[in-house]
Order: sequence, then C-alpha cells, then structure tokens
Amino acid sequence: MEDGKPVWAPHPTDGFQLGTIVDIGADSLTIEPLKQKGKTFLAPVNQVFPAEDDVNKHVEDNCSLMYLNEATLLNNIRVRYSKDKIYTFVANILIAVNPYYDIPKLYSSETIKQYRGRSLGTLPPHVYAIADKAYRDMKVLKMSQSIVVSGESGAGKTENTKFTVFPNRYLTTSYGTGQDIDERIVEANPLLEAFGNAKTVRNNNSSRFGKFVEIHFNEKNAVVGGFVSHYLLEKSRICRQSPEERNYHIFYRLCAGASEDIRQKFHLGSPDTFRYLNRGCTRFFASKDTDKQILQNRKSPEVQSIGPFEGPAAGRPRRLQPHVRGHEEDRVVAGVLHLGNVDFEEAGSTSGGCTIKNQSSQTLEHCAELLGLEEEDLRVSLTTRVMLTTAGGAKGTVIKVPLKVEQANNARDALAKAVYSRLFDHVVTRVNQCFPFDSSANFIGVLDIAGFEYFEHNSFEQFCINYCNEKLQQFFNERILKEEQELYQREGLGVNEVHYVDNQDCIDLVEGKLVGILDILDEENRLPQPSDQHFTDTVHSKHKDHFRLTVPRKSKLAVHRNVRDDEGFIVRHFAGAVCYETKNNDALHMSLECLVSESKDRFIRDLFENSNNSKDMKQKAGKLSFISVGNKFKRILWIRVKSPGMVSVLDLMQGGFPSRAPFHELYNMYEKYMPPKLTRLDPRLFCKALFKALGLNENDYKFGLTKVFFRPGKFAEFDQIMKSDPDHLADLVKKVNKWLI
Ligand code: AD9
Ligand code: MG
Repeated sequence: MEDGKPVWAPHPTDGFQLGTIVDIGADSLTIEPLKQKGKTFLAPVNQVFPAEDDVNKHVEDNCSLMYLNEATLLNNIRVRYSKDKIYTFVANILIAVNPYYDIPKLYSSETIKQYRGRSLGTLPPHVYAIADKAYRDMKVLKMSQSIVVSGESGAGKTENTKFTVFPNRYLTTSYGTGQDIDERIVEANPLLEAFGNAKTVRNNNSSRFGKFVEIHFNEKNAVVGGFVSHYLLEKSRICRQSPEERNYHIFYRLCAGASEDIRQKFHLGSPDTFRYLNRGCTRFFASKDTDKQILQNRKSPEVQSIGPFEGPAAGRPRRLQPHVRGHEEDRVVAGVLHLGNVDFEEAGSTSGGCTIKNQSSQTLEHCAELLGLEEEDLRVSLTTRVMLTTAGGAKGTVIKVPLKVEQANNARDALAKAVYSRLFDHVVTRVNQCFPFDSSANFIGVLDIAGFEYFEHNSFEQFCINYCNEKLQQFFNERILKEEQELYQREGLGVNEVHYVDNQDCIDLVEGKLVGILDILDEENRLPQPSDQHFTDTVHSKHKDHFRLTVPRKSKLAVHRNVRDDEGFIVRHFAGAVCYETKNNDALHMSLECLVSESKDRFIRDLFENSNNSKDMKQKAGKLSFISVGNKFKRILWIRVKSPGMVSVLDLMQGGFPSRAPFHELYNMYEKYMPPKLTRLDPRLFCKALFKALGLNENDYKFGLTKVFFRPGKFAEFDQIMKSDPDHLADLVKKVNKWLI
C-alpha cells in the first residue's frame, strides 16, 4: 500500500472506515480516518485493504473493481444499495441486498421481458438474469439446473426464491404454457408459509424450514408442473419461542381467523390461553398482509384454504382434486394447542411418578377428542413409559415405568413436535398435489435453506443446518473454482491452479464413515441403552486432537440450565465456532408413538403411517439426505448474501486472477493518454502493446481472448502507472512508440 493512499480499515463500531495509514507498527497500523482528522485508531495489518480511487463509483460486477477485497466489495454494494441497485455480481454469483421496501418496477412484467433470453452480464445484475441463465443452460445442455440461495435470516432468500419461481415472477411467466400451473404454485405458497414460517426477532416472516422448489419443463422447455421438497422444520418452536418471537403463523390464524363454528368445535380461545403460544409474543402484526386480513375480516385465507384445499380460487376445477374432508389440518393444529396445556404434578404416592393436574382434565379431553384418542390411553401414555425388560430371565416382559413431572413434560412436548411435523409433511404433500405432472424432461430447482446459525443454545437442529451450510460452502468453493478454471481455459490463459483452503476436514468430522459425528450418533441409537453422555464421550474420544473439535468450557453450557460441562462439543465451522448441546429431550416414547399411529381418526393415523416423508418425496428425492440434494446440483448458479461465505470465495479467487477487464474497456479508459499510433490498433493489440511497453511483470496479469486478468491488486497498480505524472507518461509514450516500431 502506498503512502498517503486511502485505505479501508476495520473500525470497532463502524464496519470499514476510510482513512490513511499514519504509522506502521509490528502487526498493527495506525489509521487516521478521512472524516475525523487527528482521531487515529489501530487496525491489524491483515485487515487493512487498499481503497478504490473513487469510493463513490460503483460497478455491476465486483470483479471489475481495481482492488477486489472484502472492504471494496462491501463499499461497492453499499454505494449501489443507496441508489436502489440491490443486485451485484461477483463473476457468476449474484449478491442481493434486502431493500425492505418495494423498489418501483424492479420486478415488473416489463423487467421480466427485458431479461428474457439475454446473456448474463448484458443487463444490470438481477435475480432474473440468474433465472434466465439457468433456463438457457437447461435448454442448451439438456440438463436440470439449480439455483442456491443462501444468507442469514432476513436477507431476502425466500423473496428472491419467489421472484424466481412463482407466478408473475420469472420462470413461470416467461416460460409457462398458459395453463394455470403458475397460479396454483402461487396459491399454494401462503399455505406452506402459514405452517412453516414464523415471526422471529430478525424476520416477521421467517422460514423455519428449508425447501427445494423444482419447476419442471417438458421436451419443448415449457413449464409442466412443480415439486417442493422440505428439510429440517424447526421443531423446538412448536413448544417454545423466545419472548419476542412467535410460533408458526397457522396457530394464530386459527385462533383469530377461524369461523365461530370451528372455534367452538375445536374449543379455541385467544393465543394467550395456550402454553405453546403465550410464552412467546402473541401480538398480531397490522403491518403484515395476512395478519392484517385476519384483523380486518376475522378470516384467514390459509384457514379457509386448508379444509377442502380450495383457497382463493375455490370453484375452479382442479386437475387433481384432493379429496374433500372437513378441517382436518385445523383440527390437528388445535389438538397440538390443547396438548400443550396439559399440566402434570407429582403423584402423592411413593412411585415417584406424576399425574395430570385436575384443572387440565378438560384440556386432556379436548386433546384426545381432536386427535382421535381415548382420553384414558392418552393419560396413561403421557405419564408412563413402556419398557421391555429382560430382568430375572423373564424375556420380553412389558412393564410400565412412571414418569417424573419433568419427563412427562418432555414426553408431551415430544408428542406435540411429532404430530405437528407430520402435519407439515402432509401439508407439503397436499401442496405438491396442486401442480402434478406426468412426465418432465428437466427441472430448474431453487434451494432456499437457512444460513449458518449460532444461538446461545444450539441443538441438533442447528447442527444439521450448519452441517448443510458447511456442505454448501464446500460445493460452492468447488463450483467457483471450477468456473474460474473454465473461464481461464476459455480465455486461453494457460492457468489451471487456484490455491485455496477447503473445509473438507470439517465435513469429514461430521459425515466420515464410522468416526463421523453422524455415524457415532447412529451407532449410539443402536445400543440397548443409548445415552447423551456416552454419545458425547465417544465423539470426544474419537477426535481427541481434531483441529475442528473441542470440549466446551463449563461456562459456555451451564448458563441457564442444569447442564454438565461435558454434555456437548464445539465445532469450528468455516463461518465460526459453535457450541452444540447434546442433551436430547425430544425422543418420542414408543408408547406415545403407538398410541397416535393407532388413532381412531384416519387422518391422524395416516400422518403417522406415511412416515416422515411422503411416498412421493421418497420416490423423487431418494433417502432424505443432504447428499441427495447436493447431487442434484448439476450446474449451479448462486445467489449469496452472507459475508463469511463471500469472504471465503474472495480468498479463493485471490489465489487466481480475480480482477478482470475487457480489452475495449481498457482501451476506452486509457485511449486519451496514448499517442494516435497506438490508438489506431484494435483494443486487444492496444492493450498488448501497452503492457509490453510498461514492462509489467508477466506473472501479474494474463491476456485472455476478450479480457485482461489481473492478480490481486495489480489492476490498480497498472492504473496508477497510467495516471502518473506527465513526465512519466511522456516517457511511457516514447516507450510504446519504440516498441511498436
Ligand atoms: V429467513 O432465513 O427465512 O428468516 P429470508 O428468507 O432470507 O429470511 P425473506 O426473504 O423472508 O428473508 O425477507 C424478509 C423480508 O424482507 C420480507 O418479508 C420482505 O418484507 C423484505 N424483502 C426481502 N427481499 C426483498 C426485496 N427484494 N424487495 C422488497 C424485500 N422487500
Ligand atoms: Mg426465508
């Protein structure tokens, strides 16, 4: 970095701040902010980055920045954001910033038309440009394509997914067949969101499940149908939410939006009367469309639609008419609410067990009625656990073990979680019945899955999400690497190697055969008496000195709960270290599972019979695993919004030639400094002559077919030389002339 040149330095409170280096220490630099002269601060050497000459200028592709680094990238995005330009490329990756308001015309049908059939980079960055590339690649390569949307909560993943695949949105509008598939997909989405989205502190409509939406096309590349797969619904939310968060939308919509008839039939009251709602936030949000509708009409479109599954377009013939039967889904939702109100107290006897509190007896009755169970069976199954004993040689004797109050609370919650998550599986299956297709040639899939999560308490749910992100990151790295290498090859650069640090060791730690955490967990479950503690010990003993794994310190785990200091582990992910607790209270006792799967109610029975994922889904996606999703990504385009991933991509690109500029652009930029003899050359020769004359180090740049590629920071150095003082420039011109002769 040159003396006096502006740099970006990390500021304790203000992200990156523009300043100049005023002193250089052993491993830190003293920075004087441009805006506050004299108020210096210290910054680590490796986190100070050179700034562009004009920090107010912005570019559509970050790769055309002269200095491409974390700070210039963020600044470019910030400058664009301030002008309502929320999309920016980094090569083939699209970065989206959430504007939190509707930018006029950004998603209009004119805009859709503009992007149709246009190559990436010919129009300003947009999610439509990515969608169109996916479509054109599918058409040309005759291969299914996938778009991965990732980022932290509230970043805009789901909105961008919707702009891509849903009606009046890109793919179905541009390439639909004129049938009403597009509309059906859009009608089904609110239903999915009602059961799978919730208000959190970060997003009033946060998706608490991951989804892979496929839009299927026929041989003629016209839309024929769709399919949604879902992953990892957040189950803990069903029973408990933090004070400012809510349960899934459907609970509130049912309480406030159901007809009087249904309210009475299902014994519904206000959200404040239910334990599964009243420990979180029970407010409705006038700003949210659906909540507003509930408040105004006391009618919720989702509640209307879940019964006969007709919704806003009721009356229109459907290609497939899901069988009509009452308000089953509402009934199960209500059943879960009543289940949550069942309270236990210590039994007076010496058994050490518990009984259901007297005042809960009506609740129990309602719950049993709604879930099609015998009240007495439910009572017994909630307060005892069936065990198979081999003691005393009496093989296979069934005994009932009384549960303590805490254990019964856990059993009740485990049942609620199991019932609701099965219901969610069912909702997804019903949604899929709305846009069936007989056969399809290819699909375009969009993966909308939660980004890296790190809470105060992290459980298996976070572990799965973070593992998934770790896999995506690796896939992402490989993809970018491959794309960079392909570009270098296309441009004839003769460079194949890009050096980068990968995260394979972290992935091995999770999914390694036998010794991986997932296999250890499976193995534990096969033991006659599996235990959290034994599982945790095995994980630690199998990975004693693993760089990615450590034993948590007491203080980390035992904050609010009575947790032993060794009941967990810390995994060092690409995006940061996370401490996971291994205590599991979610296990559904066999007796409870048997009870519900033998319910008198056909609907409930079916939920449990058709096990976790619908048959449809099993056939389509194979065993539900990240790998099967991962394998679907034949060609990948990415929409990224989160910084740890972005930083790691930058690191990766820095190993190659991250900055690039087409010959004609360089020509236009420097033409005015050069003699006519040179400017008469075509842009490629012009650049060649110029570079030769400048005597630039050939390791710092490469000439491709259409562009010049630069090593990190070298584009800017070249620019500095070009814009240096007049004497130097005159010298340069002489050199160029000489070289041309
Ligand atoms: V979460 O991980 O599911 O919690 P997402 O999906 O990343 O999260 P979402 O798409 O739900 O975030 O966006 C949050 C809110 O931001 C939306 O409800 C919109 O109100 C708002 N948003 C996001 N993107 C846009 C946009 N391109 N234009 C306008 C937007 N508003
Ligand atoms: Mg979302």
